[in-house]
Amino acid sequence: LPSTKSLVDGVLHGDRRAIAKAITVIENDLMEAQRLISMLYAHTGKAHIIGVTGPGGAGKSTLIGKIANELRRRGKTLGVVAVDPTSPFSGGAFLGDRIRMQDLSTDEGVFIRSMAIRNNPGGLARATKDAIRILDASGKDVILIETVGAGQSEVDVAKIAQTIVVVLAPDFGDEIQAIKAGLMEIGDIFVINKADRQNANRAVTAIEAMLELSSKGPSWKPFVIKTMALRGEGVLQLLNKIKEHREYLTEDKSHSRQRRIIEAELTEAIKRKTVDKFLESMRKSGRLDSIVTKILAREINPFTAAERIVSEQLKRLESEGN
Ligand SMILES: Nc1nc2c(ncn2[C@@H]2O[C@H](COP(=O)(O)OP(=O)(O)O)[C@@H](O)[C@H]2O)c(=O)[nH]1
Ligand SMILES: [Mg+2]
Repeated sequence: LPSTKSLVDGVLHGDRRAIAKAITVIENDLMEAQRLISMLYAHTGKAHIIGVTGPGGAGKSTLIGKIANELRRRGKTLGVVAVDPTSPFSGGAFLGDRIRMQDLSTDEGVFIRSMAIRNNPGGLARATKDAIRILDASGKDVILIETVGAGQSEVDVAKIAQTIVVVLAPDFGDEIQAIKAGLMEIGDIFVINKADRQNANRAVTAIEAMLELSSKGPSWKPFVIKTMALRGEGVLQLLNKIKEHREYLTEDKSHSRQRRIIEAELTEAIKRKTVDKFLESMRKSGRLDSIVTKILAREINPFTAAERIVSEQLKRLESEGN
């Protein structure tokens, strides 16, 4: 398709309008998304992808704003992808935040996009991953992803990041939510934001104790940092830690983190493809319909039926392979 080709060229040249259009395409059209990402994939893998996750209200957006400003001062180009309906990047927050974000949104070196649940066939996580790829291929040095660490899909998105920063406000509610959402396991760097609050030190100690308990071996040791995002305090220290983590990843010649991310993606893609093809063939042959009839008559239950179908199909595949 010639239009896809020119879109790809635009993205590769870092053209803002092409990037925006490409993300809209991957949000709305699953088939076209695959085509686009296939063409861009060889150009990805250069950006440092940083996931910023944590409960709503912890200060993720504020912190991202400060990180972005500092990275711009250092001449880095960046992309920000927010998967949070209340994010000021999506215009969802109060006016104060929106105004502060404005110097970023008019900056040519920054591309900000918020992802919405609507218009996303194949899921928000899939669309977000593709948006990150587009920004990566467009040559952005750093990509920041903001997700609310509350549900499984958000944790899933965070897993695509090379460096995961978990942001918490110093209160028990946030700590409990972090544990429940599985954030303790995925964080590389933990930020206790709102350090201007008096229980910040207690929160740091609590998180450090939890990390100590789950510490697993000699690799990267998660680190806890206090910040006051509103005043920009602690941001430089956080950026140093992020850089340190990046260096740690670069030094790992076995690329274990990257391999894990790619393997997870590949398995996911195989699952999707297998299920699609499998069901399509069952529908075409009328097999699906005949089983529905049997279940309807209570001759068999859906679970036993599914088990039988899968083993039947596997046998067929094996005999085809021989
Ligand atoms: N006291 C205090 N408030 C902060 C700090 N950082 C952010 N906030 C405020 O916390 C609220 C939530 O911030 P936001 O960045 O939108 O949080 P998010 O939901 O995690 O993205 C906003 O009212 C911020 O102004 C901080 O360091 N101290
Ligand atoms: Mg936010």
